[in-house]
Order: sequence, then structure tokens, then C-alpha cells
Amino acid sequence: MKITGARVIVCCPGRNFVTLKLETDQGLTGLGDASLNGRELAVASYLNDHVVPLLVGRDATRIEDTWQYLYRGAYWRRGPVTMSAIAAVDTALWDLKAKAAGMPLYQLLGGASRERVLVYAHANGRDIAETVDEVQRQAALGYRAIRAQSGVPGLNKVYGVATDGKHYEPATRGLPREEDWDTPRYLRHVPQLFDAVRSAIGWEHELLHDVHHRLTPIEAARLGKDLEPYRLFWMEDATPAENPEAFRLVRRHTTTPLAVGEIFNTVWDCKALIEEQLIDFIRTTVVHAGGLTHLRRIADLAALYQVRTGSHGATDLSPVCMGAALHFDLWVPNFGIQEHMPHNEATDAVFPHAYRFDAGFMHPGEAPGHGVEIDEALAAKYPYQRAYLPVNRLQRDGTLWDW
Ligand code: KDG
Ligand code: MG
Repeated sequence: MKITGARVIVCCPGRNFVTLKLETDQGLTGLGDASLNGRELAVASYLNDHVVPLLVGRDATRIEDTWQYLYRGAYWRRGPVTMSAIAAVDTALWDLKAKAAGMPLYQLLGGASRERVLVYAHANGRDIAETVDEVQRQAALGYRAIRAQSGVPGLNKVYGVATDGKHYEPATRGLPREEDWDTPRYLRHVPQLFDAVRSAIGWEHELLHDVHHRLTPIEAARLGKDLEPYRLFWMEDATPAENPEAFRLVRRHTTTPLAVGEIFNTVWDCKALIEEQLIDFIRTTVVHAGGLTHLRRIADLAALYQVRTGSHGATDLSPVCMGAALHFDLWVPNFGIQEHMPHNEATDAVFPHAYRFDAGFMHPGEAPGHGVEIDEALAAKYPYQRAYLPVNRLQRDGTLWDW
């Protein structure tokens, strides 16, 4: 099966998505997600200008060789733009191979290790009361694991909290929005949030929280300790992870499980964290970590140390990524959980898919391939719109902080 064409489709059905479509001489097509929030066109250019010319004429069945060709063969390695582009090719090739075999992708990976995939929902509110209501609403929808985020008194805009009462979506049209931050206010507030949530919902549901890289290691250690009574499933991105040694300090002080990795691109970003058992969940996902070929490698390393997967699944990852991730989740032996933020209706219409939600779990479906397609005519009705993620500044003096 030879690749005869490769096209990059950029569309914005509410938010920007970059999709790679491969065509073959057997008439089969394969799709890969290449979306990188706020830097979408850089990946589109990387693909169009540098990768597509290498693909036409290649044997579509040689997934591993193509991965190595694009990774080693570029000389310049790693980074989110490169690895998202490689991921798109890799995902499209797995899709093609599974379609050619007439199988759902999870069968090619080794078959199902479980019946269904546990997912966690997002609950957020402007204050604790609103968040508690939203947690209860998500529980009523059937979710068994729920991430809780709330506005912090005295701060205008906080990560993970919608200001309009709708779904939280961080990227905004035009130039980046500025948010403000104050660590002491946040550290005082979060234990109160989980105290209220546990009082309202009891102990049957898994609860999660995303710190979104805002704390220093000792502050993260303090928060982990303060949250221990509420038995979180995980505390995510407690401190920036460029320096893995920072997690030694956090780990030394708390038994709250730690999750990290949604901005990692390769196994090298998580090697020390996994080998030193400094984390409990690795959050790398298909699109930003080099596709299924590389994600498998990360998961296998993690399995040696009882680290489980918990793939990123925000709405800025397209349904193509979600479909591929669910096949991976159904197979991967050391599965932990999968993030699930439902896409808007327009996105679901542009990307018809076989995956489904039922009572707190998802399943990728039985369609051959990863089960996600693109309606190109509809996608063309939603052209690219410039959008950025916010930036964050300390409320006290305007210093730029981690968002
Ligand atoms: O583009 C950035 C988002 O994907 C990120 O902010 C979402 O942290 C996130 C999460 O855990 O879903
Ligand atoms: Mg996160």
C-alpha cells in the first residue's frame, strides 16, 4: 500500500484543529491529529513544507520505519511542533493499517485489555458552591471520576474556570488574554474546595485537581499534604516539570498521587520521573508525544515502575486524537484513566466518530481504523481563526508567571 497523497486540513469549528489526511493507491485514507493549541500553523507548515514531500510514494505499512525516518532523519529532534507533526503521520498510518486489516485499531495494538475505558469529567465554578453543584451534575451524568476546579476569592480569572457559565475553553480569539495569580490565596482555597466537594458527594467518586504548573516544589508539597484527607486520584502538574528533580521534593512530603506530562513530547521528558518513581500517572497523549508508536514506548517504560497512563484529553485535541487515544487506552496494560472533555456540536459534526460514552466509561467502537473521519466540506466552512492561550501574571506586581 503506497501513499499517493497527503493533505493538511486546518479548520476552526469553535477552536482550531490541524488534521493530516493520507491517501493511498488502495483507495484507503488515514487521519492524524496535529493540533497544537495557539501554535497550530507552525505544525501545519512543518507538515506541508517539510513532511508531506517525504511521504508521497512511501510504503504506508512501514509505520516504525517512517517514525524513525521523521525523527532521526530530521537531525533536529523533539519539541512540540516536530512531535505533533510526527504524531499526525504515525496516527494516520496506524489508521490505514487497521483499515487495511479490517480491524479496529486496538486489535492491531494487541487487543482489548479491558471492557471499557474509565474517563474523568471536568467540573468548574466561579466559587466553591458552583463547583460543588457542577460536580454533582457530572456525577448525575454518570461520571465516576471528576476533576474539580474553582475560582479563587480575590483573583479575576483562574485556570480551568469558565467565566460565562459554559464549558471552560482557555484559548481566546485575537491576542492572549492576561490572567492574574496569587499563590497564598490559591493554597488557602483549594483544601476548602475539596472539603466541600467530599462533604457533598461522599467517597465513591474519584476526584482530581489540576494545579497547572503554578507552584514551586515546596508549595506543591504543602498542597499535596493539605489535600491528603480528601484522597485525590491525582494532583496534576503541581510544579513545572522541566526540572524532574523538583518532584523529589514534592514526593518526599506527600502521599497525594502525582500526575504530569501533558506538555511532554518524548520518553526523554519523563524518563527520570518514571525511573525514580516520582510520579504515579503519565499524561502524555497521542498528538503531542509522537503518535501511538512513541506513546507505547512511554507506557512500556512506565509499566516497569507501576506508573499508569492518564492521557490528556482536553478539547484542543481533536476527535481524531480522542479516537486514537481510546484505542490505546483499551489496549494499554498499565491504563489509569482518560481525560474527557466533550467537544462542541460543530466539532462532532466535522469529525464523525465511532467512539461513545456510557455511564462514566468510553469505548472506541468497532469501526476499522481509529474510527474517526473528517467531513471536509463542512470543515471548509470553519476557516482558521487566530487564537492564543492566556498568559498569567502575579497579581502583586505583574511578574509573568506560569499559566
Ligand atoms: O491547550 C492547553 C490545554 O490543553 C490545557 O490547559 C488543558 O491542562 C489541561 C488539562 O488538563 O486538560
Ligand atoms: Mg492539565
